[in-house]
Amino acid sequence: MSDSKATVLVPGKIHPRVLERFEGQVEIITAPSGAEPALSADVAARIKAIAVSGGVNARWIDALPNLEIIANFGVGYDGVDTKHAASRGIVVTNTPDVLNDEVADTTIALLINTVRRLYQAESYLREGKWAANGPFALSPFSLRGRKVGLFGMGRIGQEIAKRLEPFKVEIGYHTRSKRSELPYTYYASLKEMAQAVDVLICIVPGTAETHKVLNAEIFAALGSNGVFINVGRGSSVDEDALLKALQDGVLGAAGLDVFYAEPKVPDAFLSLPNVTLLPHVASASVPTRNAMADLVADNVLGWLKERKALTPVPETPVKG
Ligand code: A2R
Repeated sequence: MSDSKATVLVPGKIHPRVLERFEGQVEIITAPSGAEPALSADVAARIKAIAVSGGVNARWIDALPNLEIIANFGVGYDGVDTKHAASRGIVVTNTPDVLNDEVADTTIALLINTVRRLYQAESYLREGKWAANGPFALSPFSLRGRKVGLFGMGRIGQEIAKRLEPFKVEIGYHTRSKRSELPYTYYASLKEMAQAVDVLICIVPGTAETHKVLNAEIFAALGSNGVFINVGRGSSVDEDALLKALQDGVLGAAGLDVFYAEPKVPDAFLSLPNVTLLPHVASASVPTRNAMADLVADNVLGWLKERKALTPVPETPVKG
């Protein structure tokens, strides 16, 4: 960095630790998020970096002629127009690895809650129904004897699989390329896997290729004893088809941490007894979010000081 501090734009809200880490190191410009930035040309020209939790579209990128890096808070960076950033030579970074364990832990909890209805059981107790009405109804489903298929077997998927092993379930996965080093059954297609398993866990990124691929056909293949868990992205799911499958008993149950148009959750989900719904909290613990915030700050500061980005996404590799 030269004597004058480099300018970093923070559109919308971000974890406060990111701003604390920037304090005294860079000039911070905050701006409301929106379709396009409302910045003077002078301010826009000063901005070299964006730190963001949410999205950065092509209009924001084009409004900033000297932008060099976009540091995304989160491992999923589907909100950032990486293609456009790459065409302008702008580096995009995300926050991989530091959240693998937290997301994997949450996934197991969500799966067990979905199958064994623990939230509903606790509500029953809290509402005084145990003493008044007797024992809580037996859960229709169990994890015993199940076959679990992971759609996605990357950094997080592998942590989920490792945690599933002691549960004595069979484990398989579908990805575009087979990971021969892994001891799990590979399925060449999502449909083939959905037919073979009775739990399907989605942990793929939200991309054009994964958009709404979890559809009526897949839910029907999973079947009435089937359980669908989503900790990847809501965009991978045809929510109308999922709702219908759950309502009609075509699919047994679902545990969802992510939704198509967050934070909006279709009302119809709320009245279903066979779903567990979480407000996108898979990585949302204080320690893990702090680690993610540090990685955002380290990417930005490292780049501005030494042209070092710790975790560039594959679409915008950094040479050297
Ligand atoms: O397809 P592969 O061999 O590249 O495997 C990746 C898989 N994947 C897909 N599988 C099937 N069809 C696709 N179109 C497809 N696209 C990607 O998803 C790989 O096994 C996995 C992604 O792994 P990582 O890049 O290591 O991501 P990580 O850190 O596990 O996070 C996954 C996602 C994030 O993007 C957020 O949306 C969410 O979890 O938090």
